[in-house]
Amino acid sequence: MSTQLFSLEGKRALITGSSRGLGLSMAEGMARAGAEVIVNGTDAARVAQAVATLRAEGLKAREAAFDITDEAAIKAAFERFDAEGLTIDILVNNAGIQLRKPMVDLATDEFRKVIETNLTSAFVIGREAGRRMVARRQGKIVNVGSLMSAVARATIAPYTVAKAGVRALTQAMAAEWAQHGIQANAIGPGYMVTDMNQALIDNPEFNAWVTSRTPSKRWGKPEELVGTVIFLASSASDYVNGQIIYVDGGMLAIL
Ligand code: GCO
Repeated sequence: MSTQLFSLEGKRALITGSSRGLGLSMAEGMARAGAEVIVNGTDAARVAQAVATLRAEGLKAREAAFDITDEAAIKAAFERFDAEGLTIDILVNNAGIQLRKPMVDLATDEFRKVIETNLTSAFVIGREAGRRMVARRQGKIVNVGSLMSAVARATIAPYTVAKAGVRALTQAMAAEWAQHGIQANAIGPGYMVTDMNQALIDNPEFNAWVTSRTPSKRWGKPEELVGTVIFLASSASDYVNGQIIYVDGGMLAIL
């Protein structure tokens, strides 16, 4: 049956930054598709709350609270997964931060922090998961990019550089790991209704720009990423590699 193509039954997915926002929406959607989801965030209480909510809905979920910018914490988390026999079949590198400031005012450490959080962490976690996926000769990696994986907007340079890097990292993963039965792809959310974007939504001028500039004439809903992430996490995408799929209401398709 074609619907089996999109099933995540029997699969375990680690979604970074999934105690809220887009990450939690993707985790819930993947769990509804059958996956056991591992919820990650730096706030253990928020991770526990997210897992409790998913479990209350009858979904398979477990906690993994660790800081995705702390390499030792990442390695320890994967060693725990190994010790508990928890195979990571699917990795969604979602965690990230935003910093809106003109470059002329930006401190180097501010730039560095965004790169570390949004890009370097995806490499480090990707490497830890990739080592294990290569050994098993199977795995799915979905890196969360952005419209800024393709274009730039003024005042978010570090985020733009990081998200362009996420797209390139995805291609690098495909270049090295596709031969080992791993599919590494990316999803590029458009302007979605999230906590990170609330300041933009509340800004009448920015809100008007997004709704006029987007062919769909509206902001995206977090749950509107679920279909694409299930596609990229399931056997439906076994011959798709190194690609980025923009879920942006058509914004990147037009001038
Ligand atoms: C911004 C926004 C964007 C969106 C998203 C678009 O300041 O322009 O935060 O970066 O969050 O990344 O794809």
